[in-house]
Amino acid sequence: MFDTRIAAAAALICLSLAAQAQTTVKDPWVRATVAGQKATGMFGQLSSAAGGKLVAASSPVAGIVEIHEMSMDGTTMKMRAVPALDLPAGKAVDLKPGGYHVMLMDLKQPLKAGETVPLTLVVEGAGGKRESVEVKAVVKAPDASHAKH
Ligand SMILES: [Cu+2]
Repeated sequence: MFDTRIAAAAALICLSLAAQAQTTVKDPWVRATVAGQKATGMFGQLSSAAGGKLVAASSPVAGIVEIHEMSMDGTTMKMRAVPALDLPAGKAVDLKPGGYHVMLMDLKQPLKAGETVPLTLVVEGAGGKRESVEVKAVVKAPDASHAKH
């Protein structure tokens, strides 16, 4: 039987592939978690050829995925959700600890170093055209040099 929903989905995938892979993610990684930890961050370097903004993200390992910004509020590090992250045309934007990150919350399982986490990033380009970027992020243990401080 012909399923129109599958056909529509396939057509959408073809369209989005045809609409040039504008955005790339270099060295995507996710911070490993320990048992009981329900949240972590995904980092990497985003580049959009034509420019756009990261407006949403999702992952099968997390119930909630948000775009976050970390900044100093007086003497404390504060994290807040932002509606979108600007990606200037041709300019790499770093997602890194202490700055912007994709926040994975309501984790369904612990994430161990060496595993791979699939994510879908949604980037909105000029004219509101949306592009889905599939990312395979490597899980890495927290930086040992940070633990020493
Ligand atoms: Cu966060």
